[in-house]
Amino acid sequence: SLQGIQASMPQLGEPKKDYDAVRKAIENLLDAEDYDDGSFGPVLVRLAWHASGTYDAASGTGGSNGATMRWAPESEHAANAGLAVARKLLEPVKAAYPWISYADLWTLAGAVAIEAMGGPTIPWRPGRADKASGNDCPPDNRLPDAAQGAGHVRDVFGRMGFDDREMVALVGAHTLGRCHTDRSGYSGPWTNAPTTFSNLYFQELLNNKWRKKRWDGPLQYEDKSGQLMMLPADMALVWDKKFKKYVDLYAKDEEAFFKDFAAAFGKLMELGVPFPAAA
Ligand code: HIF
Repeated sequence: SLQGIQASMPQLGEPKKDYDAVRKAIENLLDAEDYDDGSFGPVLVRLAWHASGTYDAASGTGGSNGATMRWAPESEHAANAGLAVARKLLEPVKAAYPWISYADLWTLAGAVAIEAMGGPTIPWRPGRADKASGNDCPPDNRLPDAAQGAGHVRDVFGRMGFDDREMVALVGAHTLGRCHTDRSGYSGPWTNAPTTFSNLYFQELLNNKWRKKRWDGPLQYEDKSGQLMMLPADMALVWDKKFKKYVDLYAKDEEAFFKDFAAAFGKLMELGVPFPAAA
């Protein structure tokens, strides 16, 4: 239709906003011979989440809009240790496509990484603007503390507006990546396939045997092999009856996990973003 043709034409003088080209550029960055398990995917997912997870529904502050993690104090918050790797990785994409905001780029990178690692299609749309200074950084300690349990997980994700089912679905993202002693103090991956998005995290949580790791580091759990780990906040999902119900569901039904995860992660990345009201 004429409308369709007009919509696909760039405005005079404005660059065409080719988000598929940005997606491709991000995909091309994912493989990493000498980094972790061979992919920057997991740390990009963590960047998208930490940019978004500062949201406070009551005050409307925090969230992915603004990309305030570019500045101190937010860039220095302990929870964000290691995320400079992800932010730096995306700089060449920002330079090649300067019309995309950092806030849109970081969240899009999270979605692209999940999809490229075999996960579901994450609903994503542009519309985030970058704030001009670090004056708008959210306060520290909005992100969850891995040493705590179910009550804390409910407080933090409840503050963002999630229910129990969405919380459990979200935490399934810990199927990806690993903990680094020089970032969080914790050590190791949750699964043996940390660069593949699947429901394996829930299967490990339920079916593996977890015991306290004996070491100088913070309390974490390990399996018999000593290779896999769980944080106290992960164990909370099986120790809390209302959470466990969904762990059982997602361990059995990967399709249900993918569907719920995609919706919840998409929602997470849109918290506090002032999209124009639908006409
Ligand atoms: Fe994580 N998370 N997260 N997380 N996280 C870590 C790593 C990753 C929590 C703590 C940690 C979510 C929720 C919670 C990812 C994605 C998500 C680490 C290790 C800690 C300590 C950091 C390091 O040392 O490098 C806690 C307490 C959460 C609430 C329960 C989200 C749902 C699971 C929202 C989410 O999407 C990813 C991916 C990583 C791996 C990063 C990497 O560099 O490999």
